[in-house]
Amino acid sequence: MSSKPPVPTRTRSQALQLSAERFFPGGVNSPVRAFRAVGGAPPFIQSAAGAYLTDADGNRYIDYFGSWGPMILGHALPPVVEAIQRAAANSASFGASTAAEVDLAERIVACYPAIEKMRFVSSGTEATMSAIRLARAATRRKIIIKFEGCYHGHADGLLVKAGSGLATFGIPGSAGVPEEVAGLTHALPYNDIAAIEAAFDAHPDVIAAVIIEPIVGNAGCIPPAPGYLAALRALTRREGALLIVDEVMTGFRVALGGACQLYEIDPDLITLGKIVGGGLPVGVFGGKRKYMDQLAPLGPVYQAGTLSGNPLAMAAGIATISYLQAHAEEIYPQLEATSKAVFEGVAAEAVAAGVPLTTNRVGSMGTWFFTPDPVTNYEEAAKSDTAAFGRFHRAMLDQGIWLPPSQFEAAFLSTAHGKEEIAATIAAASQAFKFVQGE
Ligand code: KE4
Repeated sequence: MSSKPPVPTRTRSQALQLSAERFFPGGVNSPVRAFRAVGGAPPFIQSAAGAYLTDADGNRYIDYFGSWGPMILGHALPPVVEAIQRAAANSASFGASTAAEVDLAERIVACYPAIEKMRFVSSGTEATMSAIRLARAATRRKIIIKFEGCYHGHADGLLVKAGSGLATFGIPGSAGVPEEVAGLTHALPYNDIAAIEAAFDAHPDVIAAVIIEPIVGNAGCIPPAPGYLAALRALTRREGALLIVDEVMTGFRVALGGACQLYEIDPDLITLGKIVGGGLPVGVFGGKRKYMDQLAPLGPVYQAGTLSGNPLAMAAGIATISYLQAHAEEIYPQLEATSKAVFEGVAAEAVAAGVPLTTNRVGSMGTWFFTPDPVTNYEEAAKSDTAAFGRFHRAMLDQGIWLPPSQFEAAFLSTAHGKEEIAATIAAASQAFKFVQGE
Protein backbone atom coordinates (compact mmCIF):
# COMPACT_ATOMS: atom_id res chain seq x y z
CA MET A 1 0.00 0.00 0.00
CA SER A 2 1.50 3.38 -0.98
CA SER A 3 2.06 5.82 1.83
CA LYS A 4 -0.98 8.01 2.38
CA PRO A 5 -0.73 11.72 1.55
CA PRO A 6 0.51 13.69 4.59
CA VAL A 7 -2.38 15.18 6.56
CA PRO A 8 -2.01 18.98 6.60
CA THR A 9 -1.89 20.75 9.94
CA ARG A 10 -5.43 21.81 10.90
CA THR A 11 -5.02 22.69 14.58
CA ARG A 12 -6.84 26.03 14.28
CA SER A 13 -9.78 24.38 12.53
CA GLN A 14 -9.87 21.71 15.22
CA ALA A 15 -9.96 24.36 17.95
CA LEU A 16 -12.67 26.26 16.10
CA GLN A 17 -14.69 23.05 15.73
CA LEU A 18 -14.61 22.55 19.53
CA SER A 19 -15.76 26.13 20.06
CA ALA A 20 -18.46 25.81 17.41
CA GLU A 21 -19.81 22.65 19.05
CA ARG A 22 -20.59 24.73 22.15
CA PHE A 23 -23.08 26.79 20.17
CA PHE A 24 -24.26 24.79 17.16
CA PRO A 25 -25.49 21.17 17.02
CA GLY A 26 -22.59 19.26 15.45
CA GLY A 27 -20.71 22.56 15.30
CA VAL A 28 -22.44 23.52 12.07
CA ASN A 29 -25.23 25.66 10.72
CA SER A 30 -26.15 23.13 8.05
CA PRO A 31 -25.73 19.37 8.60
CA VAL A 32 -23.77 18.39 5.49
CA ARG A 33 -20.92 20.71 6.54
CA ALA A 34 -20.15 18.44 9.51
CA PHE A 35 -18.39 15.83 7.31
CA ARG A 36 -20.40 13.07 9.03
CA ALA A 37 -20.77 11.25 5.70
CA VAL A 38 -17.03 11.15 5.03
CA GLY A 39 -15.45 11.27 8.48
CA GLY A 40 -12.75 13.51 9.80
CA ALA A 41 -13.06 17.07 11.06
CA PRO A 42 -14.14 19.77 8.62
CA PRO A 43 -11.59 22.54 7.98
CA PHE A 44 -12.86 26.03 8.75
CA ILE A 45 -12.60 28.38 5.79
CA GLN A 46 -10.82 31.70 6.26
CA SER A 47 -11.10 33.09 2.74
CA ALA A 48 -11.50 32.15 -0.89
CA ALA A 49 -10.51 33.55 -4.28
CA GLY A 50 -11.11 32.15 -7.76
CA ALA A 51 -11.13 28.34 -7.60
CA TYR A 52 -9.35 28.22 -4.22
CA LEU A 53 -10.35 28.03 -0.59
CA THR A 54 -7.95 28.84 2.26
CA ASP A 55 -8.63 27.29 5.65
CA ALA A 56 -7.95 28.70 9.12
CA ASP A 57 -4.50 27.05 9.14
CA GLY A 58 -3.53 28.51 5.78
CA ASN A 59 -4.03 25.30 3.78
CA ARG A 60 -5.31 25.84 0.21
CA TYR A 61 -7.84 23.68 -1.59
CA ILE A 62 -9.32 23.61 -5.08
CA ASP A 63 -13.04 24.09 -4.45
CA TYR A 64 -15.45 21.56 -6.01
CA PHE A 65 -18.56 22.39 -3.97
CA GLY A 66 -18.67 26.15 -4.62
CA SER A 67 -20.87 26.97 -1.63
CA TRP A 68 -23.18 24.16 -2.90
CA GLY A 69 -23.66 25.82 -6.27
CA PRO A 70 -23.71 29.63 -6.11
CA MET A 71 -20.06 30.33 -6.94
CA ILE A 72 -20.16 29.54 -10.68
CA LEU A 73 -17.90 32.56 -11.36
CA GLY A 74 -15.40 31.51 -8.70
CA HIS A 75 -14.87 33.25 -5.38
CA ALA A 76 -14.53 37.02 -4.93
CA LEU A 77 -14.91 37.96 -8.59
CA PRO A 78 -14.15 41.73 -8.47
CA PRO A 79 -17.35 43.00 -10.14
CA VAL A 80 -19.44 40.97 -7.67
CA VAL A 81 -17.43 42.14 -4.66
CA GLU A 82 -17.54 45.78 -5.81
CA ALA A 83 -21.30 45.63 -6.39
CA ILE A 84 -21.90 44.34 -2.85
CA GLN A 85 -19.56 46.99 -1.40
CA ARG A 86 -21.38 49.79 -3.26
CA ALA A 87 -24.77 48.54 -2.11
CA ALA A 88 -23.58 48.16 1.50
CA ALA A 89 -22.48 51.81 1.57
CA ASN A 90 -26.16 52.76 1.07
CA SER A 91 -27.32 50.63 4.05
CA ALA A 92 -27.82 46.89 4.21
CA SER A 93 -31.60 46.80 4.12
CA PHE A 94 -34.64 49.02 3.74
CA GLY A 95 -37.69 46.75 3.86
CA ALA A 96 -39.10 48.75 0.98
CA SER A 97 -39.06 48.34 -2.80
CA THR A 98 -35.91 49.19 -4.75
CA ALA A 99 -34.90 49.53 -8.41
CA ALA A 100 -32.43 46.66 -7.94
CA GLU A 101 -35.30 44.18 -7.52
CA VAL A 102 -36.72 45.29 -10.87
CA ASP A 103 -33.27 45.06 -12.50
CA LEU A 104 -32.66 41.49 -11.34
CA ALA A 105 -36.23 40.48 -12.22
CA GLU A 106 -35.77 41.77 -15.78
CA ARG A 107 -32.63 39.63 -16.12
CA ILE A 108 -34.34 36.53 -14.73
CA VAL A 109 -37.31 36.89 -17.11
CA ALA A 110 -34.89 37.29 -20.02
CA CYS A 111 -33.35 33.92 -19.11
CA TYR A 112 -36.58 32.14 -18.09
CA PRO A 113 -39.42 32.96 -20.53
CA ALA A 114 -41.73 30.66 -18.52
CA ILE A 115 -41.51 33.17 -15.66
CA GLU A 116 -44.14 35.87 -16.30
CA LYS A 117 -44.11 37.06 -12.68
CA MET A 118 -42.00 36.15 -9.66
CA ARG A 119 -41.31 36.87 -6.02
CA PHE A 120 -37.93 37.04 -4.27
CA VAL A 121 -37.40 35.18 -1.01
CA SER A 122 -34.24 34.44 0.98
CA SER A 123 -33.65 30.73 0.41
CA GLY A 124 -34.50 27.82 -1.85
CA THR A 125 -36.60 26.34 0.95
CA GLU A 126 -38.78 29.44 1.05
CA ALA A 127 -39.10 29.34 -2.74
CA THR A 128 -40.30 25.74 -2.96
CA MET A 129 -42.50 26.00 0.14
CA SER A 130 -44.23 29.07 -1.31
CA ALA A 131 -44.60 27.53 -4.78
CA ILE A 132 -46.35 24.52 -3.28
CA ARG A 133 -48.75 26.70 -1.27
CA LEU A 134 -49.57 28.59 -4.47
CA ALA A 135 -50.11 25.36 -6.42
CA ARG A 136 -52.51 24.04 -3.78
CA ALA A 137 -54.48 27.30 -3.84
CA ALA A 138 -54.56 27.48 -7.64
CA THR A 139 -55.79 23.89 -8.06
CA ARG A 140 -57.78 23.61 -4.81
CA ARG A 141 -56.06 20.23 -4.38
CA LYS A 142 -53.82 18.96 -1.57
CA ILE A 143 -51.53 16.13 -2.71
CA ILE A 144 -47.95 16.82 -3.85
CA ILE A 145 -45.71 14.43 -5.77
CA LYS A 146 -41.93 14.58 -5.27
CA PHE A 147 -39.19 12.10 -6.15
CA GLU A 148 -36.89 9.98 -4.00
CA GLY A 149 -33.44 11.49 -3.90
CA CYS A 150 -34.69 14.96 -4.78
CA TYR A 151 -34.27 17.61 -2.09
CA HIS A 152 -36.24 20.82 -2.22
CA GLY A 153 -35.32 22.35 1.13
CA HIS A 154 -36.54 21.52 4.61
CA ALA A 155 -40.23 22.52 4.64
CA ASP A 156 -42.21 19.85 6.50
CA GLY A 157 -44.16 18.60 3.49
CA LEU A 158 -40.97 18.00 1.53
CA LEU A 159 -39.10 16.01 4.20
CA VAL A 160 -40.93 12.85 3.16
CA LYS A 161 -39.79 9.33 2.30
CA ALA A 162 -41.54 6.89 0.02
CA GLY A 163 -44.21 4.83 1.68
CA SER A 164 -44.30 1.05 1.48
CA GLY A 165 -45.84 0.92 -1.98
CA LEU A 166 -45.68 3.17 -5.02
CA ALA A 167 -49.22 4.40 -4.66
CA THR A 168 -49.06 4.79 -0.90
CA PHE A 169 -48.58 8.17 0.70
CA GLY A 170 -45.28 9.42 2.07
CA ILE A 171 -43.94 8.86 5.55
CA PRO A 172 -41.97 11.45 7.56
CA GLY A 173 -38.38 11.83 6.41
CA SER A 174 -37.48 13.70 9.59
CA ALA A 175 -38.49 13.70 13.22
CA GLY A 176 -40.96 16.46 13.88
CA VAL A 177 -42.85 16.05 10.61
CA PRO A 178 -46.37 14.87 11.47
CA GLU A 179 -47.69 11.82 9.58
CA GLU A 180 -50.67 13.96 8.60
CA VAL A 181 -48.35 16.33 6.76
CA ALA A 182 -46.15 13.62 5.22
CA GLY A 183 -49.30 11.82 4.11
CA LEU A 184 -50.06 14.67 1.74
CA THR A 185 -46.90 13.96 -0.28
CA HIS A 186 -46.07 11.05 -2.56
CA ALA A 187 -42.38 10.18 -2.99
CA LEU A 188 -41.93 8.29 -6.26
CA PRO A 189 -38.89 6.90 -8.08
CA TYR A 190 -37.15 9.37 -10.41
CA ASN A 191 -36.98 8.58 -14.13
CA ASP A 192 -40.07 6.32 -13.91
CA ILE A 193 -43.02 7.87 -15.76
CA ALA A 194 -45.17 4.76 -15.15
CA ALA A 195 -44.95 5.39 -11.40
CA ILE A 196 -46.41 8.87 -11.87
CA GLU A 197 -49.14 7.54 -14.16
CA ALA A 198 -50.01 5.01 -11.44
CA ALA A 199 -50.14 7.72 -8.78
CA PHE A 200 -52.51 9.85 -10.85
CA ASP A 201 -54.65 6.77 -11.64
CA ALA A 202 -54.81 5.85 -7.96
CA HIS A 203 -55.55 9.41 -6.83
CA PRO A 204 -57.47 11.23 -9.58
CA ASP A 205 -58.24 14.95 -9.27
CA VAL A 206 -56.46 15.41 -5.92
CA ILE A 207 -52.84 15.99 -6.96
CA ALA A 208 -52.04 19.70 -6.82
CA ALA A 209 -48.50 19.62 -8.17
CA VAL A 210 -45.46 17.61 -9.09
CA ILE A 211 -42.17 19.14 -7.93
CA ILE A 212 -38.95 17.89 -9.49
CA GLU A 213 -35.25 18.57 -9.73
CA PRO A 214 -35.00 18.50 -13.55
CA ILE A 215 -31.46 17.17 -13.11
CA VAL A 216 -31.13 15.58 -9.68
CA GLY A 217 -28.24 17.04 -7.70
CA ASN A 218 -29.21 15.94 -4.21
CA ALA A 219 -28.69 12.20 -4.69
CA GLY A 220 -25.51 12.97 -6.47
CA CYS A 221 -25.99 14.03 -10.11
CA ILE A 222 -28.69 12.04 -11.95
CA PRO A 223 -29.76 13.33 -15.39
CA PRO A 224 -33.34 12.87 -16.63
CA ALA A 225 -33.87 9.93 -18.99
CA PRO A 226 -34.54 11.00 -22.60
CA GLY A 227 -38.14 12.18 -22.91
CA TYR A 228 -38.86 11.88 -19.18
CA LEU A 229 -39.38 15.59 -18.50
CA ALA A 230 -41.49 16.05 -21.64
CA ALA A 231 -43.66 13.11 -20.62
CA LEU A 232 -44.02 14.57 -17.13
CA ARG A 233 -45.08 17.92 -18.59
CA ALA A 234 -47.71 16.30 -20.80
CA LEU A 235 -49.02 14.13 -17.96
CA THR A 236 -49.34 16.99 -15.44
CA ARG A 237 -51.07 19.16 -18.06
CA ARG A 238 -53.51 16.32 -18.86
CA GLU A 239 -54.25 15.75 -15.17
CA GLY A 240 -54.64 19.43 -14.20
CA ALA A 241 -51.71 19.35 -11.77
CA LEU A 242 -49.06 22.07 -11.79
CA LEU A 243 -45.49 21.23 -12.75
CA ILE A 244 -43.00 22.92 -10.42
CA VAL A 245 -39.44 22.69 -11.75
CA ASP A 246 -36.99 23.24 -8.93
CA GLU A 247 -33.97 24.92 -10.55
CA VAL A 248 -32.43 26.10 -7.28
CA MET A 249 -29.30 24.11 -8.18
CA THR A 250 -29.54 23.84 -11.99
CA GLY A 251 -30.68 27.41 -12.64
CA PHE A 252 -27.99 29.39 -14.54
CA ARG A 253 -25.72 26.35 -13.88
CA VAL A 254 -26.31 23.98 -16.82
CA ALA A 255 -27.27 26.81 -19.19
CA LEU A 256 -28.17 30.49 -18.86
CA GLY A 257 -31.79 29.36 -18.87
CA GLY A 258 -31.06 26.29 -16.77
CA ALA A 259 -32.65 22.91 -17.36
CA CYS A 260 -35.76 24.61 -18.76
CA GLN A 261 -33.61 25.81 -21.65
CA LEU A 262 -31.59 22.59 -21.94
CA TYR A 263 -34.63 20.30 -22.07
CA GLU A 264 -37.14 22.84 -23.46
CA ILE A 265 -39.54 22.51 -20.53
CA ASP A 266 -42.45 24.98 -20.04
CA PRO A 267 -43.34 24.54 -16.35
CA ASP A 268 -46.15 26.25 -14.48
CA LEU A 269 -43.83 27.40 -11.70
CA ILE A 270 -40.03 27.54 -11.37
CA THR A 271 -37.93 27.95 -8.26
CA LEU A 272 -34.44 29.43 -8.32
CA GLY A 273 -31.71 30.02 -5.72
CA LYS A 274 -27.94 29.75 -5.26
CA ILE A 275 -26.40 31.35 -8.41
CA VAL A 276 -29.23 33.91 -8.71
CA GLY A 277 -27.97 35.49 -5.48
CA GLY A 278 -24.26 35.35 -6.36
CA GLY A 279 -23.55 33.83 -2.94
CA LEU A 280 -25.93 36.06 -0.98
CA PRO A 281 -29.32 34.77 0.27
CA VAL A 282 -31.78 34.85 -2.64
CA GLY A 283 -34.53 32.44 -3.62
CA VAL A 284 -37.10 33.00 -6.34
CA PHE A 285 -40.42 31.41 -7.18
CA GLY A 286 -42.16 32.48 -10.34
CA GLY A 287 -44.18 31.36 -13.31
CA LYS A 288 -47.45 31.92 -15.08
CA ARG A 289 -49.17 35.23 -14.23
CA LYS A 290 -52.53 33.51 -13.58
CA TYR A 291 -50.94 31.66 -10.67
CA MET A 292 -48.58 34.33 -9.36
CA ASP A 293 -51.32 36.98 -9.19
CA GLN A 294 -53.06 34.85 -6.57
CA LEU A 295 -50.36 35.97 -4.10
CA ALA A 296 -51.01 38.68 -1.53
CA PRO A 297 -51.51 41.60 -1.84
CA LEU A 298 -53.40 40.83 -5.10
CA GLY A 299 -54.85 37.48 -4.13
CA PRO A 300 -55.64 35.18 -1.22
CA VAL A 301 -52.33 33.30 -0.94
CA TYR A 302 -50.20 34.77 1.82
CA GLN A 303 -46.40 34.84 1.57
CA ALA A 304 -43.95 37.41 2.99
CA GLY A 305 -40.33 38.00 4.04
CA THR A 306 -38.45 40.70 5.96
CA LEU A 307 -35.33 40.47 3.80
CA SER A 308 -36.96 39.43 0.53
CA GLY A 309 -35.29 41.41 -2.29
CA ASN A 310 -32.54 42.59 0.08
CA PRO A 311 -30.47 45.28 -1.69
CA LEU A 312 -27.09 43.62 -1.06
CA ALA A 313 -28.39 40.27 -2.27
CA MET A 314 -29.91 41.95 -5.32
CA ALA A 315 -26.58 43.66 -6.06
CA ALA A 316 -24.71 40.35 -5.89
CA GLY A 317 -27.36 38.69 -8.05
CA ILE A 318 -27.34 41.47 -10.65
CA ALA A 319 -23.53 41.43 -10.86
CA THR A 320 -23.50 37.64 -11.25
CA ILE A 321 -26.37 37.25 -13.71
CA SER A 322 -25.29 40.23 -15.81
CA TYR A 323 -21.79 38.76 -16.05
CA LEU A 324 -23.23 35.40 -17.11
CA GLN A 325 -25.49 37.13 -19.66
CA ALA A 326 -22.62 39.17 -21.10
CA HIS A 327 -20.22 36.21 -21.38
CA ALA A 328 -22.57 33.22 -21.82
CA GLU A 329 -21.21 32.36 -25.28
CA GLU A 330 -17.79 31.60 -23.89
CA ILE A 331 -18.64 30.66 -20.28
CA TYR A 332 -20.90 27.65 -20.88
CA PRO A 333 -18.69 26.00 -23.54
CA GLN A 334 -15.68 26.62 -21.26
CA LEU A 335 -17.46 25.03 -18.28
CA GLU A 336 -18.42 22.06 -20.48
CA ALA A 337 -14.82 21.58 -21.64
CA THR A 338 -13.19 21.90 -18.22
CA SER A 339 -15.84 19.74 -16.52
CA LYS A 340 -15.59 17.04 -19.19
CA ALA A 341 -11.79 17.03 -18.81
CA VAL A 342 -11.77 16.67 -15.06
CA PHE A 343 -14.63 14.16 -14.77
CA GLU A 344 -13.23 11.96 -17.53
CA GLY A 345 -9.66 12.37 -16.26
CA VAL A 346 -10.58 11.23 -12.75
CA ALA A 347 -12.66 8.36 -14.17
CA ALA A 348 -9.65 7.21 -16.19
CA GLU A 349 -7.55 7.12 -13.02
CA ALA A 350 -10.23 4.95 -11.38
CA VAL A 351 -10.00 2.48 -14.27
CA ALA A 352 -6.21 2.44 -13.94
CA ALA A 353 -6.54 1.73 -10.21
CA GLY A 354 -9.24 -0.93 -10.71
CA VAL A 355 -11.78 1.07 -8.69
CA PRO A 356 -15.42 0.67 -9.83
CA LEU A 357 -16.76 4.13 -10.66
CA THR A 358 -19.79 5.51 -12.52
CA THR A 359 -19.65 9.13 -13.61
CA ASN A 360 -22.81 11.23 -14.09
CA ARG A 361 -22.47 14.80 -15.32
CA VAL A 362 -24.47 17.60 -16.92
CA GLY A 363 -22.30 20.58 -17.76
CA SER A 364 -20.40 21.77 -14.68
CA MET A 365 -22.30 19.64 -12.15
CA GLY A 366 -21.47 15.98 -11.70
CA THR A 367 -20.78 13.05 -9.39
CA TRP A 368 -18.38 10.13 -9.26
CA PHE A 369 -20.47 7.24 -7.85
CA PHE A 370 -18.46 4.44 -6.26
CA THR A 371 -20.45 1.70 -7.98
CA PRO A 372 -19.84 -0.21 -11.21
CA ASP A 373 -23.47 0.08 -12.29
CA PRO A 374 -25.46 2.87 -13.98
CA VAL A 375 -27.11 5.40 -11.63
CA THR A 376 -30.48 6.52 -12.98
CA ASN A 377 -32.42 6.89 -9.72
CA TYR A 378 -31.89 7.12 -5.98
CA GLU A 379 -32.19 3.36 -5.38
CA GLU A 380 -29.24 2.77 -7.72
CA ALA A 381 -27.26 5.70 -6.24
CA ALA A 382 -27.76 4.21 -2.78
CA LYS A 383 -25.86 1.07 -3.86
CA SER A 384 -22.66 3.13 -3.98
CA ASP A 385 -19.82 2.22 -1.64
CA THR A 386 -20.05 5.26 0.62
CA ALA A 387 -17.12 4.06 2.75
CA ALA A 388 -14.92 4.02 -0.36
CA PHE A 389 -16.20 7.50 -1.23
CA GLY A 390 -15.27 8.65 2.28
CA ARG A 391 -11.72 7.32 1.90
CA PHE A 392 -11.44 8.99 -1.51
CA HIS A 393 -12.78 12.27 -0.16
CA ARG A 394 -10.25 12.34 2.71
CA ALA A 395 -7.33 11.43 0.46
CA MET A 396 -8.33 14.19 -1.98
CA LEU A 397 -8.86 16.75 0.81
CA ASP A 398 -5.40 16.00 2.23
CA GLN A 399 -3.96 16.70 -1.23
CA GLY A 400 -5.77 20.05 -1.47
CA ILE A 401 -8.87 19.02 -3.42
CA TRP A 402 -12.12 19.76 -1.57
CA LEU A 403 -14.97 17.65 -2.97
CA PRO A 404 -18.52 17.87 -1.59
CA PRO A 405 -18.39 15.77 1.63
CA SER A 406 -21.06 13.25 0.62
CA GLN A 407 -21.52 10.64 -2.08
CA PHE A 408 -25.01 12.07 -2.51
CA GLU A 409 -24.05 15.62 -3.48
CA ALA A 410 -23.05 17.08 -6.82
CA ALA A 411 -19.62 18.56 -7.43
CA PHE A 412 -19.38 21.88 -9.26
CA LEU A 413 -16.79 23.65 -11.36
CA SER A 414 -16.50 27.41 -11.78
CA THR A 415 -15.13 29.63 -14.54
CA ALA A 416 -12.01 29.95 -12.35
CA HIS A 417 -11.16 26.23 -12.74
CA GLY A 418 -8.50 26.02 -15.47
CA LYS A 419 -5.91 23.62 -16.86
CA GLU A 420 -3.74 23.84 -13.74
CA GLU A 421 -6.61 22.95 -11.42
CA ILE A 422 -7.74 20.09 -13.66
CA ALA A 423 -4.23 18.61 -13.85
CA ALA A 424 -3.79 18.88 -10.08
CA THR A 425 -7.18 17.25 -9.47
CA ILE A 426 -6.45 14.29 -11.77
CA ALA A 427 -2.99 13.81 -10.25
CA ALA A 428 -4.47 13.84 -6.74
CA ALA A 429 -7.12 11.33 -7.81
CA SER A 430 -4.43 9.01 -9.13
CA GLN A 431 -2.96 8.93 -5.62
CA ALA A 432 -6.30 8.88 -3.80
CA PHE A 433 -7.63 5.82 -5.64
CA LYS A 434 -4.77 3.83 -4.12
CA PHE A 435 -6.41 4.20 -0.71
CA VAL A 436 -10.00 3.65 -1.77
CA GLN A 437 -9.91 -0.14 -1.82
CA GLY A 438 -9.85 -0.38 1.94
CA GLU A 439 -7.89 0.82 4.94
P1 KE4 B 1 -31.79 26.36 0.62
O1 KE4 B 1 -32.99 26.47 1.53
O2 KE4 B 1 -30.70 25.50 1.23
O3 KE4 B 1 -31.28 27.71 0.12
O4 KE4 B 1 -32.26 25.59 -0.72
C1 KE4 B 1 -32.91 24.36 -0.61
C2 KE4 B 1 -32.78 23.62 -1.93
C3 KE4 B 1 -33.87 23.57 -2.78
N1 KE4 B 1 -33.81 22.93 -3.97
C4 KE4 B 1 -32.66 22.32 -4.37
C5 KE4 B 1 -32.64 21.61 -5.69
C6 KE4 B 1 -31.51 22.36 -3.55
O5 KE4 B 1 -30.37 21.74 -3.96
C7 KE4 B 1 -31.55 23.01 -2.31
C8 KE4 B 1 -30.37 23.05 -1.35
N2 KE4 B 1 -29.23 22.29 -1.74
C9 KE4 B 1 -28.36 21.85 -0.66
C10 KE4 B 1 -27.18 21.13 -1.29
N3 KE4 B 1 -27.52 19.90 -1.85
C11 KE4 B 1 -27.92 22.98 0.21
C12 KE4 B 1 -26.72 22.66 1.08
C13 KE4 B 1 -27.10 22.53 2.53
O6 KE4 B 1 -28.20 22.00 2.83
O7 KE4 B 1 -26.27 22.96 3.36
